[in-house]
Amino acid sequence: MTCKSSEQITPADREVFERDGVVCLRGVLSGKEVRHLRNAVARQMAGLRNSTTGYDFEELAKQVWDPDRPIDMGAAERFDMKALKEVVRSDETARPLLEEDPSDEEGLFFYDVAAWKSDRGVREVAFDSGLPEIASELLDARYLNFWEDTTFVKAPHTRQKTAFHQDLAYFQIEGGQCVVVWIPLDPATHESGVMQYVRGSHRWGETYAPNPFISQTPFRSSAEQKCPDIESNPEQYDIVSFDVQPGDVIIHHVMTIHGAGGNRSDQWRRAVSFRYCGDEVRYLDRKGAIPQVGVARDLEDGDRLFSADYPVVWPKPWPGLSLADAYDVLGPGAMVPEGHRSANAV
Ligand SMILES: O=C(O)CCC(=O)C(=O)O
Repeated sequence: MTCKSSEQITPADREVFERDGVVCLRGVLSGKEVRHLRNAVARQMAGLRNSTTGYDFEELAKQVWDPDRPIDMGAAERFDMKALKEVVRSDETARPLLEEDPSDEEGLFFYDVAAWKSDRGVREVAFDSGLPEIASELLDARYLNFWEDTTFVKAPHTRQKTAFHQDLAYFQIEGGQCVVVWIPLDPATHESGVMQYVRGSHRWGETYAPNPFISQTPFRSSAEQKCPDIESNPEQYDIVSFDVQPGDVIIHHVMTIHGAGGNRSDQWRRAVSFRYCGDEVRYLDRKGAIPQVGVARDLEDGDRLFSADYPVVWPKPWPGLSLADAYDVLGPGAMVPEGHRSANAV
């Protein structure tokens, strides 16, 4: 048994998270849970061509940086990529963020979101694994909403880095009581592009505009400032990374700046990240946040996240019962416990 529950989160883990804004926990997910996520990622990748939410950022970067190549994102519509190309190309400081790699293999930087809405296995891990309890412990949260899952896959010899960024302004939320759980589905090292975190940056007191991962240039619609150029001056920052195995998780605070290299190895680097929000978080239709897909948008600024879009996953409303089962039987509405539904603006 390698699973970890919050009883096994030590005071030292909590101290590290509070001090550094990131903590790596070993052996948290079971082999079955990792398999659920791998299966979901395989399904997302198989559907890339016709997906409205899936992207190959490696290919997109080529289209953005080459003035003669048109933007062609197939069916994907989450980001306005044509506008993105204009923004990036009008930024004199913008430059491709590519890893040196002697191989001439074609890379792939696959991105997709919200598998939990269609995939029972993802719901099982997001709702019923040890993660909600661990997240609530780290955040000292009275209850916890699941915000969304995102998939990030880098094929062997993908040169595209993930630009350093801070997550808060990507989301329609206000408040820092939120964590992002990065879940490797393959062994991941510096060479294969494991995440890198700027230690202590969650305490800088700054909010930075979201960028499109392939460039440091922020989206034009954002009100926040641009994230510092960590890539040019890594030695000026206290950057930490962890070699991880499937089952391990790296949890960072929503304000912690992070990024990743390309994948210079011969191995795949598949990962999924889950976002959990605590009771202090409020809904904010933030200018420049990345539009969520398939959400009811039934919340107003200042509301608690009580909506079928953001299931309450901790504490368990029916201890001993699987929330993924409840979702299947009772539907998304059941994920907001009785008594919470009318309590939004409290
Ligand atoms: O895996 C990556 O390259 C990026 C992940 C990330 O930025 C996140 O999970 O917030």
